[in-house]
Amino acid sequence: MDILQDLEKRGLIHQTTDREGLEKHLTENQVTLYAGFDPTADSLHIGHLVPITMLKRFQKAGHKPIALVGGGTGMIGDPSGRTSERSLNEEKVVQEYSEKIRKQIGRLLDFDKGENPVQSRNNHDWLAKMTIIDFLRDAGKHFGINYMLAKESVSARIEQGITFTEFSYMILQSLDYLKLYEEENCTLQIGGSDQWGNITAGMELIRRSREHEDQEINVFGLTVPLITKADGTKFGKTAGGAIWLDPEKTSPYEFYQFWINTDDRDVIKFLHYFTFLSEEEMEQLEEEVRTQPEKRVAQKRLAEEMTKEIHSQEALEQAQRITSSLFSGDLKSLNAEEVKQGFKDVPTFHAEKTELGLIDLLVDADISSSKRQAREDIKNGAIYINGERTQELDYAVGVADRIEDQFTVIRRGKKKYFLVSYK
Ligand code: 545
Repeated sequence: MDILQDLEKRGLIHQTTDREGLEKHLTENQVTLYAGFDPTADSLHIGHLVPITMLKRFQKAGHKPIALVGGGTGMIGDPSGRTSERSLNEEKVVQEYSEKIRKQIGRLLDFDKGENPVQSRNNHDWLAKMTIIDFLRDAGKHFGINYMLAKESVSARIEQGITFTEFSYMILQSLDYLKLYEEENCTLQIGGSDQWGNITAGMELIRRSREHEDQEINVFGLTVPLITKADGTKFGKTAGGAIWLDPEKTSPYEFYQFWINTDDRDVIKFLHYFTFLSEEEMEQLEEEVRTQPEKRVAQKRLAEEMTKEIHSQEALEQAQRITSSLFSGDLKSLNAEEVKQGFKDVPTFHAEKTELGLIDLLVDADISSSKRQAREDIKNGAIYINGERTQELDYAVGVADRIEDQFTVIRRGKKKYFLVSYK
């Protein structure tokens, strides 16, 4: 099966330019293609995962992907898909983010490895050098104002307002496509559906600046769909914010949990979008969702694949260990790092490393509302230390109750967790 058919089957194609031409182009050639990422934050989040995996899919199919970091365009700000002007980041910040994003993409895509390695480029290398005269003479002349005004990214902003800076953005992205076309014979740009206008503008610039040559110009664009969820809420956002790919910002456990919580109505679609599982296996999983949804086999498989792919096998095993410990209530097998990940969002009390009476601890840490209540809770068997029930009123919490000398996990009742962290 060819790459476009595979992408189509997975629901990964939103729009393409000249579909038949592209099909032919991809079957007859090893195609160099690119996708761009502006350093607007210090990490990618799962909203950027589809284009990243798309580069991998093309690579697996034998083509040559380039991941472009927008060190130049990130200084300007893409108006696409936005309802208001962006605030500009300092140059230093943009540079710092560029480096982080490049490294992150490198980890995800294994730069420069294998036969048709994924390459990386930074558009700061050419955009920053361009003079204002060249920009207006060579690039600007190919862009009619009416053409630019008709682009969704601009027309959607006429009422609210748009500066000349953001208005000009499409020319910069177009210059990148032209540059990569000329230097790398890059003939396909991919991106999310918000990038359609910028991608087609680039194709237009390539055609116009090459008009004088008789050689046929074959360049294409492809966009992936916006990810929607059955319940209508935004994909990738949780109460705690975005799901980042940086393990320091979103722990592998949280990442794993995010996928585990996928709705039955979305899980098969997400398997198609994000994983490399075979059609056969996905059909089996679909059957599982139909016949025994309560087992959440498909969600587990999705979470497994994603955590392994984005983090590592070890991170996955850690996430699974935390998940099952939290489920069974048995916390003794967890190490401090796992406790930290698993209890990131529970109320935390900072204590001295001295022995403390359980009743005092329960009151000081706001676990029980009063000493009287604390005594009741203990007597009723509602208090668990590191997963073990304690009914001793004069119990002293000490060294033996600290996981790697750093944490004590207290549970009150069925599932109300508290963390004691030692200074
Ligand atoms: C810059 C120069 C080029 C080609 C593309 C660009 C970037 C493009 C853009 N893309 C988005 C983006 O988000 C921030 C990522 C890092 C924190 O703004 N003008 O940079 C997103 N993109 C991936 C998908 C997207 C898009 O990186 O295309 O649709 C999200 O899924 O919004 O020469």
